[in-house]
Amino acid sequence: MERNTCVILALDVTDRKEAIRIAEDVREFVDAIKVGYPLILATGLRIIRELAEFAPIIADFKVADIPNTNRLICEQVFEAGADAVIVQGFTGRDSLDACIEVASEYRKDVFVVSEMSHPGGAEFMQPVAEAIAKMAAEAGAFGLVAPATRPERVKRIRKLIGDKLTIISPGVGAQGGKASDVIAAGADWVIVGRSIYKAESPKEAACEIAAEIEAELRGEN
Ligand code: O7M
Repeated sequence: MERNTCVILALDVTDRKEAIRIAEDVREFVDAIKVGYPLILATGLRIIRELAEFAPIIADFKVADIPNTNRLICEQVFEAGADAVIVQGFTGRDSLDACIEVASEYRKDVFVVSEMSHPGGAEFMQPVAEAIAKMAAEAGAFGLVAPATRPERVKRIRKLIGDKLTIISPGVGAQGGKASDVIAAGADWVIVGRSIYKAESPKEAACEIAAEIEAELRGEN
């Protein structure tokens, strides 16, 4: 995945035409589009290929099963045209290895959730987040998902993993996180949903977030 704007759109709409319209509108300001259960359950798996015309697609299934089931899920995801899959780390190393093996067969990427962005994410996941991050680095994942709502946690995780993994960070805007803060903390990309797809102009909203990040990276903030 190429890093240009450092913005990933979380396209959590449930209407096919709306999804395509928004993807087309924002394409120059996003590096990837994350699709998950809401859109795929509403429209079917083939939406992945339709949206792949506009940007690389990250399939957010938060895969969390035994190795064999994980393998079967990842095969379906990559056959459908996704460039990356998001998996949970708490199921353990063998489950993660199964996803990474399939991804490498398809030459695709795996992102591992280490800690979630909502308040409940601090309850059970935060205490094990650093162990999950270390495991993901050892297993050869491409990246981690870490919370934009807690930039200090992103900073801590970045320190722990160094440059071994990329970090994608949800929780900007609607959940209270600020794009420039989480990029300054060490994230490579922010994941933004409602602040873009619910905006009057998704294109302008995405452009503004990309500009804020660019200013941060140039040291202007
Ligand atoms: O910007 P939002 O809040 O409208 O959307 C955020 C998106 O990121 C939405 O698709 C969530 O499901 C997802 N997300 C989180 O908000 N928090 C997390 O901790 C993890 C994810 C995620 O993408 O997990 C892979």
